[in-house]
Amino acid sequence: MAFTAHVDTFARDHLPPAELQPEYLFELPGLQFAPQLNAATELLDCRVAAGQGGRLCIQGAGQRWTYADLLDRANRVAEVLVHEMGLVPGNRVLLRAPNNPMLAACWFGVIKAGGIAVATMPLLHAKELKAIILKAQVTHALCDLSLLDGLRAAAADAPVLRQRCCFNDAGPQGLEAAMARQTGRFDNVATAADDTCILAFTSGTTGVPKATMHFHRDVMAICACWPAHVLRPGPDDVFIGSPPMAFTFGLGGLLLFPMSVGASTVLLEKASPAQLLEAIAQHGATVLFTAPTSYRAMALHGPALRGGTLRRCVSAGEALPAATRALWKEATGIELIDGIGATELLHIFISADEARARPGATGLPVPGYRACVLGPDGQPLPPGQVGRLAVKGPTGCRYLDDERQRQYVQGGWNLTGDAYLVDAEGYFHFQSRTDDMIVSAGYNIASPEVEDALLLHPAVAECGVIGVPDAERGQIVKAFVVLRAGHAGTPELAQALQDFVKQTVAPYKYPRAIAFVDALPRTETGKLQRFRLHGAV
Ligand code: 3UK
Repeated sequence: MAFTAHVDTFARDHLPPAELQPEYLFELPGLQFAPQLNAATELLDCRVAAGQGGRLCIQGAGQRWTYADLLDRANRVAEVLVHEMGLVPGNRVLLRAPNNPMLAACWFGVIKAGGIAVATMPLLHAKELKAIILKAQVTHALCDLSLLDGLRAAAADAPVLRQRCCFNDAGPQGLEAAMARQTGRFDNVATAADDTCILAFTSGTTGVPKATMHFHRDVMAICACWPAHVLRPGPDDVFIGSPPMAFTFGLGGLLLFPMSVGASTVLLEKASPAQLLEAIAQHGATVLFTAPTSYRAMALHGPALRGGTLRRCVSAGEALPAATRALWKEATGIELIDGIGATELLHIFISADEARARPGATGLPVPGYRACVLGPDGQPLPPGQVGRLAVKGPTGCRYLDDERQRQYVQGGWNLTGDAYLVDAEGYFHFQSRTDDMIVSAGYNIASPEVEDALLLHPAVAECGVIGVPDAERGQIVKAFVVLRAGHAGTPELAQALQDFVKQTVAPYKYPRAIAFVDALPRTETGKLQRFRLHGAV
């Protein structure tokens, strides 16, 4: 029996069997992990022990914490969990809050105590929370008081959730009152490098939610790969951004990566494009993480950012249109860093820094990862041909107790569900999700390519493209377009947009149908939900 610190072995008992897990690569020097590893010790305790406790760590919600402050709070949370809430290592702890400093303290408290953090999107309703609680057999919950209602309703129906406590709560029952009763000292549980410490639920799609399992070593591995080789932040950087910490893009970009280099982070409870712009100026932020649509919206006010503090801007979550990259560059002078990541792989595995960025390409495999494009026979395709993206590296897909493991992992590779091609220089070019490929009159048409063409038109704010059934052609291309202020959705404009697309891409790809809409359906992680456009207008 392998070494584990988990007393509650639920996670270990529900790992996919070894033969269904991907192959792992640990070639980089930064990926040599000892059998015993606790990610909180590495990211937090070690920094304070090294004499850097006085450095600024987290700002947000009117608070300003040093590393020593965060360590004190996290220790107190761990003490409350263990001494007052009966947590044993391996228990799952649901976290529910907008991005704020106490959420970070709770995350570290759970990891220190050998618990498993199950962070949830703030917008989820009781029904979705209940599905998560049952799937992950969540025993404890730490919840921001402002979001208690949904959790209370979910918990009423899920007796497995035994203990809950609210933070950002001034009352006598609140977490802060319990923390005040503790010592501020905690000996972190000596977890195994391959003890699970996060269950991250995948976003957006239909069906029963999938929980991906990540180990202490996975948390450290993502810090050693993409940030170390592509982002290359320094200790004086100030990170900021929009993705919730329940989305692993946000957890890495706004908490783990800044802390892995002793930098600081700004956690915003609300991060619309306008709020982000204001907060960047207010905090002198230098590194920004957000989604392509948010860059597009912010670019309108970009000149205000020129000559400001920002020096690195990261885009992920969905494909970055070349038009958006150009718009941001024009407005701010900054070349975006695109990166494709996935909940299953925890963070970004193909990307390019500013110097290597190519419009229309996601980038090159991140050091530590290998990627290729597979044909229908499972063999790598030559350059220029479209196939299924396959990736392996130090992290990889482990679904908790889920048959879909066999779809995502095949022959040791993680298959992300994306159609890609590699060019002659080894750059990876996103085409579409494999299930978003439109087949019209025998032609394969990737929705994002038509969207990119439309986005170049000055009247278009946002758009989404799908294939709709057509008697003659099988499917036709249909575009849903949100217009910029000052433009009207007339038949003349529809005609103009169609002509415009025909001028930039092969004419057979133009949208034969166009609908003007007020907004597009998106997940909380900012992804366009093309499947929800079917049956719309
Ligand atoms: C799509 C992209 C093209 C792609 C994520 C950074 O998005 C993240 O994780 P999810 O599990 O979704 C994964 C899927 O999203 N995608 C993401 N980034 C890009 N497509 N270009 C991109 N740059 O379909 C992928 O399979 O929600 C992103 C870090 C951590 C993450 N979890």
